[in-house]
Amino acid sequence: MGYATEVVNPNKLSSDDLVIVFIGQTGSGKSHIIDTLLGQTGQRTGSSLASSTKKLSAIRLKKHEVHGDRLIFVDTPGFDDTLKSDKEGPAVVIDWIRNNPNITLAGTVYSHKINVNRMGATSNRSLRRMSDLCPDKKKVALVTTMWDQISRREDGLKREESLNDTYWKPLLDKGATVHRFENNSQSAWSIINGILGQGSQELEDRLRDWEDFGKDLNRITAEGELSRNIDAIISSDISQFQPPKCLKGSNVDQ
Ligand SMILES: Nc1nc2c(ncn2[C@@H]2O[C@H](COP(=O)(O)OP(=O)(O)O)[C@@H](O)[C@H]2O)c(=O)[nH]1
Ligand SMILES: [Mg+2]
Repeated sequence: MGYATEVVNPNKLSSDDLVIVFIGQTGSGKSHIIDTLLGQTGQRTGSSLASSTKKLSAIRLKKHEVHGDRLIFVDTPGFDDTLKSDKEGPAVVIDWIRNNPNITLAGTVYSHKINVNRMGATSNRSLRRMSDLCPDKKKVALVTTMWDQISRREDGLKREESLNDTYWKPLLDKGATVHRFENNSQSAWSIINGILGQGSQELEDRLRDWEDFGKDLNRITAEGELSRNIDAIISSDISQFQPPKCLKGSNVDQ
């Protein structure tokens, strides 16, 4: 079981690709969630110390039932409080996004260990910086891992509640969602389907683009008509005067 995959160059993605970026502290389960999604257990997991985790790696899924060959998972270097600055982990991702403005960021998955009773300041700052890159917060999934590693589930639930009320609140208020990764493929895919299914980002973006285009067009038209009207006034040929169509409440007809 699983998907055929292909390692691709993260700097050569197409705008048709649906890119999901995995971020979070080192050891929080980014690579493991990707392995679980792909049915490739142990492939990437636990390689936190390998130099390869200092770079981004992009994996294309082949023949996905809904998205064909368009889904890309991007594994990223972790960020944590042992880093001298928050530049190392997040900076790699931020630079990549800046250098690839054409990519369609279909979602961000932020993983966090529920069996650890802390949320480091650096990690929290990094989460905020990274999620700023995903303007549609509905596409940010805040995922807790290691539920099978805590002895009392209530402790996890309490921690989850406190994250929701504090560090994660600003993101949740803007539509980010919280998920529990239960260490199986079904749970991992429900996270991905959750963020992909939140309406089509592309469609929303395109509609927004059209709306902006319409507004620009209105503005340009209004300016065009205004300048023509001004020309008419200057040349004293007031018969040419036409009120701009998009100006509401104009009383020039009176
Ligand atoms: N039991 C269990 N192990 C997990 C879970 N998530 C991650 N791990 C393990 O935690 C270790 C670190 O995970 P990894 O994906 O390498 O972390 P990364 O640095 O964020 O990529 C690996 O040994 C994973 O197998 C989980 O939900 N349950
Ligand atoms: Mg990793």
